[in-house]
Amino acid sequence: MQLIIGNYNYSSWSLRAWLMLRHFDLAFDTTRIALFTPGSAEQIKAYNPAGKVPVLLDNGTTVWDSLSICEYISETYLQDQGWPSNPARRAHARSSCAEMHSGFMALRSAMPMNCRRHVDNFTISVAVQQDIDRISTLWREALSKSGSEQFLYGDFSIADACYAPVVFRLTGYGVKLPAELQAYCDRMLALPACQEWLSLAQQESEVIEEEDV
Ligand SMILES: N[C@@H](CCC(=O)N[C@@H](CS)C(=O)NCC(=O)O)C(=O)O
Repeated sequence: MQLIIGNYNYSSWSLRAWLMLRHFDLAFDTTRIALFTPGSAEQIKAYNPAGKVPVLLDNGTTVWDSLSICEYISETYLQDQGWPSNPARRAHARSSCAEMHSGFMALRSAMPMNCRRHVDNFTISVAVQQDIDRISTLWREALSKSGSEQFLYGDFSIADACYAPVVFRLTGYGVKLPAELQAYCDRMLALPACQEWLSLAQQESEVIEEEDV
């Protein structure tokens, strides 16, 4: 498999797909395209006419959009273990991912992912706080049925990959969370794949206007 991604530091959608592949230890090559540099838009379009990363190439199949890529990986390589097996939990997990995919605009625009940035005293607007509150509710609902050392739906799932950029944001912007949610963020951050991504982000030097990412 070949995964086309943007900058490790900024590309939150790329992180989701990459994390699925890396966490589950699947073999793939990474092609990194530094976003918003001369020629980068054309380079991306050569892989994906929609002009966005991530893109997964596998045996002549092109899969674009992070959620589709996570689902493809789960179906093709993980015997569907990317989603919880219980139908009710699975429905909740899918709904949580869909809500992340299409929502939380205030949080996404005010707190763009920047793995190298650590902000103290970040001012949280009312709209951003509403997004954080909604995410906290979702996470609590999911975690309430998982073991205390587990991920959102028990074992690491597509939902954890989808919310990984939120974990990085909440941590980087110094958002104070209730203990059980902070513990979940800490478990995510401790994953070798998350540590590897953060280290790769540290090694980059490009600076881009984050609201574009
Ligand atoms: N819904 C898409 C969003 C993809 C997306 O917006 N990717 C950004 C990078 S994180 C991108 O390719 N930006 C480049 C551009 O807009 O030119 C997904 O889940 O993959």
